[in-house]
Amino acid sequence: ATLRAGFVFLPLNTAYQSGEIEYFIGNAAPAVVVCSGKNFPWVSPIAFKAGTRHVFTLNDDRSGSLLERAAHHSDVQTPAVRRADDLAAILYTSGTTGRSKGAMLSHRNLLSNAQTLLDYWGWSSKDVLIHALPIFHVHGLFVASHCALLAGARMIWFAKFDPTAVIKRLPEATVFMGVPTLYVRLLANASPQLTREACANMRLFVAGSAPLLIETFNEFHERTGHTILERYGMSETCMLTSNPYRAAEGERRGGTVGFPLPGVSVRVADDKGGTCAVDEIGGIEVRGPNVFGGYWRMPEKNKEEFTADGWFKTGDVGKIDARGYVTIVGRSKDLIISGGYNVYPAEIEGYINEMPGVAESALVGVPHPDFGEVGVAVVIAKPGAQLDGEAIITALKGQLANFKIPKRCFVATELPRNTMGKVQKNLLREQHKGLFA
Ligand code: MLC
Ligand code: AMP
Repeated sequence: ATLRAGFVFLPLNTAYQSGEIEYFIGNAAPAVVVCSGKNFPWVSPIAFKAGTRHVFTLNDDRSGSLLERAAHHSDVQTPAVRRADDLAAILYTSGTTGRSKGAMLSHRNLLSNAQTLLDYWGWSSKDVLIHALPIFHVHGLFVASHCALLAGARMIWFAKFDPTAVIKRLPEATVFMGVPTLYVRLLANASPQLTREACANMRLFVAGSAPLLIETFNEFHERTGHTILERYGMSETCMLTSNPYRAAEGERRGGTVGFPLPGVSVRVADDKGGTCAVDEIGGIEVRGPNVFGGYWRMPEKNKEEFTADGWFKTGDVGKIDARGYVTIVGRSKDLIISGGYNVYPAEIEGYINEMPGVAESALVGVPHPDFGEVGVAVVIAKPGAQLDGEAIITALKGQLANFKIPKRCFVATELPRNTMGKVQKNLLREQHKGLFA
């Protein structure tokens, strides 16, 4: 509705706490804020202080001031005319240093990607999508919702992912999309019902937003007869690559994210500004009608994250094989992806370092059977100070969205450093890698 009215919309994770919301509203300076009625008492003062003119409420049961006000207006609207390059949405993605950056997505970015996926994944109005992802990120919003809306398909809507409930509705559906954690939970929690028969009507299972373990890919195939299609994308770029949907275009290879989508260019750059040879590992750079125009009110970041010849540096590290399959092998950005949500260590370390008695801290990602990866904090006390890891975790709750809270916090005497004085996070990851095994 916002896009049809010609406005710009900015979705936010409902887990964010007041400090986080204050930053987003202050930075984006929206004219209108919509929140649930239960959050109005704390969200509205933040918004009014930042100069927002209207704060409306909207609840799951469709009650609230937004629809009450809308009821006084005509329900026939002519969509506003917008140009392809006009701003359509701002998606905040956390920064590797400092605060989150708002990626500015145009109508061209959204439409070109949705049309490409519609065709590449064979959508039609006969499809029925099981939608069980949050709608404040690219995956649930632009990939799942846009494809279904543009195809005129039906959606079975879940406000929260529940594996048993999803499996029950599979026989009525044709498409499902999930982050890897959703597949892990489908396989683990609701075992006996997840059968070939339950999936007989399904034509496509898509995974993305985080690495899908080959074990999950294989086990899902054994249990359901379906080969998960893994794809790769970012808030700044919507979808970039996809394993093939049609067998004629190739097989779906577990552990890879497939081919660049039609119209999208992907290259792997070495650290001297050249392009890597086949199978050589380097930084993934991308270009295309899907790639955002820059960060909201942060022109200096645009310079850092685009190359001189206009390619966007994803911060992901990977390679392309002779057949053109792209594989992501790691990240150059200091980022943890936990259950499909991005956690930027710099942000969490900043909060821990502000606590009394803390000299410094480091947050690292370690393997986790459910979330793929989770954050573990290592904290150093100031001389004479006594710290308690549990107390630090408790203090972080309420300041940060729940998925950003480290699952464990250790107090140590020093952080490992290299000769340049840089913290060697790889050693900390190695030390703690078995914590949740
Ligand atoms: C919840 N918790 C998490 C977590 N989600 N911890 C770490 N990582 C996560 N992702 C913790 C909470 O803090 C809480 O802890 C406990 O789990 C229960 O919270 P919950 O809200 O009830 O969890 P649940 O509903 O089970 O959520 C898990 C989940 C959710 C996997 C369903 O995280 C999810 O929907 N993830 C998908 C994210 C997504 O859509 N990403 C796409 C980004 S777009 P405690 O201690 O308080 O009890 C993108 C681009 C692209 O990346 O390519 O798609
Ligand atoms: P976000 O900033 O939330 O849009 O997250 C984008 C990041 O998620 C990418 O830069 C990748 O690091 C990661 N990502 C997305 N899809 C995949 C995938 N299929 N495999 C591995 N990483 C992925």
